[in-house]
Amino acid sequence: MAKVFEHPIYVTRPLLPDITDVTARIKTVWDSKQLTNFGAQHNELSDKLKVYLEVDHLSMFNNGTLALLLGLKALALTGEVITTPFTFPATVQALDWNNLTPVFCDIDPVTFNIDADKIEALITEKTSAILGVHVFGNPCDVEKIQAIADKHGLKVIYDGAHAFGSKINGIPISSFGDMTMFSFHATKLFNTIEGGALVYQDPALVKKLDLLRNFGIANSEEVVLSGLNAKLNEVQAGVGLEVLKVMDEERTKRHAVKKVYEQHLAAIEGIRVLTTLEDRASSYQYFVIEIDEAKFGKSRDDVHRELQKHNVFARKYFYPLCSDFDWYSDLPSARPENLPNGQKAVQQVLAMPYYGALSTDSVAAICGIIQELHVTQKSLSQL
Ligand code: T4K
Repeated sequence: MAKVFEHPIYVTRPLLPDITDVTARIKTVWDSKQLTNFGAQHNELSDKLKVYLEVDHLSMFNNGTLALLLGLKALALTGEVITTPFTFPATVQALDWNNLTPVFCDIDPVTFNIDADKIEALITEKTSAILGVHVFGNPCDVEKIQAIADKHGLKVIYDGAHAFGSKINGIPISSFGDMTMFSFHATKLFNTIEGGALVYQDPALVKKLDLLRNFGIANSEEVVLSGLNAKLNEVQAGVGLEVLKVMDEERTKRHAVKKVYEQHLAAIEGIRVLTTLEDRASSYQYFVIEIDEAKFGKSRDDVHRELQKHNVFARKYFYPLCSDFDWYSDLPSARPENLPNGQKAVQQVLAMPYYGALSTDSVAAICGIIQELHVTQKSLSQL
């Protein structure tokens, strides 16, 4: 019998730098008495991230959702934006809050990213952009998407919430498209507790985004546009600076965890491990499997429930499909029959517990629960 874990095992745990280092960093903030509004920690983190991500232009925000929302605003998009239904609600909600209509495009059944071959058929005279999501850190087909955008004069924005550190042929993911958003939420490998950033190609956006994230205040005399408060504060930035120091070590550990999972799951019929394509570098953000009920003998929901019984909290990222939200029920592109791969993924995909501190024994035990479920089902079906 597979063991029940004494303590809950979650889908992830935040990467926590040594508390002594964090305390020292916060002491510096305290001593400075500058707690927010673009102080020394903010500016140091911004500079370091530009180097790490190999970009010229980067703006930080208090979370990834507001980063994306304000990024879309800065690009002055109108009408319709072609996007994926298989994502976290924040992606499409950022469109909603800009009065942009999502046009849902089905996904690729292997990568779970927007299917670039299906985009062009959805373009109308109202389309202003393509919003792709590098789901689970696996890059979209950026070359094909850019070619379509260039042909039709569209902007390309990527929700790279999961893709911090992803690369294509050694080229950082942020080099593709007009703009990429990263999330620095506590559940992300690189985190500032809550936080996010935009990287972009157009230098004119620096000033615009500075205004948008700070009430549109240009100087003590002028408010020039209607903005929001979306600033990353000094404690968040300070935590980020400490996380940055331990991030590569965490990546190495996650690589090892991934190998153990792969080794244990490889032979189980009906389980597919989502892998990164040969030429792409992983962000090591999620470890994801797809469960084919016909071959495995039990559904993704059965596996999810069985793991919970053993105190293991894998997550149905992403569920439900965004196109199934009530408020999109009038959109033709949201109809389930137009999104067969998305509808399938949302029933089959499971994000497994994944973080550097997860022990080899725990991973083996988690895989044991899945293996046992499969074997039990197989023997039942042979009776
Ligand atoms: N676009 C995409 C594609 C995204 O996935 C996201 C966020 C966004 C945009 C928006 O970015 P942000 O505005 O969030 O920066 C979590 C995260 O809150 C969310 O950031 C993330 N995607 C999403 C995929 O996962 P939940 O609702 O699953 O979080 P929660 O609280 O259930 O946490 C998951 C598990 O992590 C918990 O069971 C335990 C563990 N945990 C969590 C927190 C917050 C900890 O151990 N410690 C913690 O402090 O959304």
